[in-house]
Amino acid sequence: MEISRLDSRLPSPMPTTTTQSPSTLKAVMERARQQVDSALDRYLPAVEPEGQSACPARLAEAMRYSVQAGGKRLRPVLALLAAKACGASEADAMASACALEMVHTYSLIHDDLPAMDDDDLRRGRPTCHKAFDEATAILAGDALLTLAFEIVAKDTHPAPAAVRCIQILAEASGPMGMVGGQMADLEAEGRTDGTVERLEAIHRRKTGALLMAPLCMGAAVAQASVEVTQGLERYGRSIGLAFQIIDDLLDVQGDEAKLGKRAQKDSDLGKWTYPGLLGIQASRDKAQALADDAVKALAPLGEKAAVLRDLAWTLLERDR
Ligand code: GRG
Repeated sequence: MEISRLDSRLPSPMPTTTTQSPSTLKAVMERARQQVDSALDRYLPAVEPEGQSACPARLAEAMRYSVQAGGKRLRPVLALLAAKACGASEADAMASACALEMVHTYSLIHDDLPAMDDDDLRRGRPTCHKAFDEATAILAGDALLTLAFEIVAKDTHPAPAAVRCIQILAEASGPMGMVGGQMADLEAEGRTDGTVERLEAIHRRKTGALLMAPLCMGAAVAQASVEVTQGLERYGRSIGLAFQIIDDLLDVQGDEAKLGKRAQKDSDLGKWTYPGLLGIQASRDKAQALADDAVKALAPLGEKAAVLRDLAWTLLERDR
């Protein structure tokens, strides 16, 4: 993840008392990202001439096109870090990690469709429906969503951990989670009765739920204690909302080339946002307070959570 200041005009966002050098954190994240990319490559259907594969080549191509477009891999990396902090191996959590990225990518493909945000650019390239066509984009999203559950069921051991991970992923991505949040977000568009509480309720479901899920899945894979699981859940809830606040700020102030997507989109669509409702500095302060809360929640893990702690602070400074 590229680390740089969000906007040099703003005051320094926080006292960065990370225990590891930024280069160490960057190296840990980069290594995890590469492991996830290799595993995703193995899990995604191959693009083979018609007739030789059970998956039609065009569908496999569209799935790969969107997944392998260079996202930050934040959700899978969080799952691996959480599992590791709880004493499990990265291998144990890899199916969950890849499933989270598949569900996330499906949500981006569908979010970009003309019926939703109607976007031309995602992860720095034409959106799936622009590069292929609408029907293929819908099916690529559907296929990623279902493949996600298949790989968690198949490759998570022991069975109780697999069942728990499936439940967490379903709750986070379904009607009470991301899909419900997306519906509420669409319904709020253009309405003038926005409040911070209503916005938070949308963001906690639309973006926050799928950012909390990796922490819970990492803990489930490791069969962690209730205390540790609850700490990771609170960490995930806090960084999930902080992440969305920064996303809102980037939409106002970010660099379109770095973001790899259209900026100023939220105001064009009449969406409620934190900077719109709270102002820029108060939004940054809120994100900072949430990151601090996330770090406090890691107490039961002690030094085993050092990377997660540093990551929480680093998320405040992301520029893409
Ligand atoms: C269509 C069911 C359905 C849901 C869509 C998450 C979502 C719901 C839409 C995405 C809209 C959006 C841009 C939300 C802001 C936060 C967010 C999810 C940003 C994208 O996530 P990153 O920054 O993306 O982790 P990369 O490309 O790095 O993976």
